[in-house]
Amino acid sequence: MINRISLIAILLLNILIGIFSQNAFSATSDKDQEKLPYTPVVTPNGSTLPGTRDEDGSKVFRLTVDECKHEIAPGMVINAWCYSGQTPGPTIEAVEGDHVKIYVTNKLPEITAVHWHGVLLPNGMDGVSGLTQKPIQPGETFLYEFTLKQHGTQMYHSHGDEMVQIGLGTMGFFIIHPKHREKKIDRDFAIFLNEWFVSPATVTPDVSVMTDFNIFTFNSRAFPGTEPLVVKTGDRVRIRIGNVGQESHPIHLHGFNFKVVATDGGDIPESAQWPETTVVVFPGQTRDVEFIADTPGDWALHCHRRHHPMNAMGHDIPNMIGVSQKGEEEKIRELLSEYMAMGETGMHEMMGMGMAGPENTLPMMGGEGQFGPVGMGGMFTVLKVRDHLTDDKNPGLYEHPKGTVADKVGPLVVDQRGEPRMKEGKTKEYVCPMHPQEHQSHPGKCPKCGMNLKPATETKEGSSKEHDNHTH
Ligand SMILES: [Cu+2]
Repeated sequence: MINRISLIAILLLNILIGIFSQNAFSATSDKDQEKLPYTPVVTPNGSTLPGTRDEDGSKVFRLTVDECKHEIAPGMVINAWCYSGQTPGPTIEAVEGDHVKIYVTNKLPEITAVHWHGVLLPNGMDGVSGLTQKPIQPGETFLYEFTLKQHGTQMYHSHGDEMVQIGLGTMGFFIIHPKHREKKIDRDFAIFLNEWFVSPATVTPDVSVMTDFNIFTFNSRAFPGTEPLVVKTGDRVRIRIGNVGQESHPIHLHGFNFKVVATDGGDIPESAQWPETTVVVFPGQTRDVEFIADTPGDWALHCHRRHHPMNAMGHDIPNMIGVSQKGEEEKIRELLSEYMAMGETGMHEMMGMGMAGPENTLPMMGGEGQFGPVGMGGMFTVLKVRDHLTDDKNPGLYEHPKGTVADKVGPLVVDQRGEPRMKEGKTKEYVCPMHPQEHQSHPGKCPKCGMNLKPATETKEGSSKEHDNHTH
């Protein structure tokens, strides 16, 4: 009797496991996402490559390598070389243990090969033209096939005429999820770094340039063309950063500290992780960082090399900072009627001028924020953390609780040491602890909930525990 019951139980269990695993592995569309055994990766400004299942259970992907038009940001379109019509190529996602088959069709005017960067596989599938395989001739389709025996953030890129093909955009993410993850990731992003040289008024990046680049991109887009990263307050966020370019990029996040939890070589044990606010990603590397997004706001995420969150800039300009051009300006204008003296007090004044530059190039600094020009370009984007989100679309500008934005103060008095300071009593604001938008200059009750209003500094201190992990 017991044997019969346990037999039936085993049978039922097998059926259940069968159904469950079939669902988990057949999910390829957005509708099926909740059945995926992982949180799908979001590639801002990019996409994920849809896959299908073969009868033998393999996951099948199809990539083309082609010439395409690519918009770096509104106002600038380049001739790029792409995977399946986009740069970076669509993100490939699979699970450790999957057997993958990837068909690659070469639509370029020259040979190519695709290298699966950091993926552990048989030598003949490594995709090095000439060394491990014949080159893929224009018009030919090759099949790459291997079983994934690791997890992590890997990449794929051209390994035939690399200088030209990667220089024009042929790169993408190959993300392998673990079968089981201990700490669930709520929002998972992937950002590919790249730098380009596009001579002003031209459309094809100059791949012979080795060091002095003029366009710096996140997922082949320059700010203000970069899509924000949208997360909910309290989310565990992972950002995967990949680089197969020429330069290293120190990527800096405002408002949080994070831990580098993985490299292209695999997970970093927790005991070996340390807190950072900037992670350097060298060519050929990937870095995964993780943090809890516990403070709402619009937080900058950018490369910290000063010229990299910046667009096309001529370097052969005279240094005018601190040089008065009074009197000279008029004289020069007699010769050059449109001459304008600029740069004496810094370069900020150039931001809002909308100067007509050469065609098909971007202003050096751009982007409008709610307080004026952001003065950034290139490798710059915004992490938008919000308490309430209805979807993952851009939620717009952050509404700061009253009294939490740095602002001009006055009137000021001079204290005994001769230092200017706020006049006593002028700064007091009374705020509702539940509704920070309800505030007044005298004590009272909140019109929304009836609670006693508290002095603004007191409510700020009350919520300071949320700020423990942050940099300021
Ligand atoms: Cu950089």
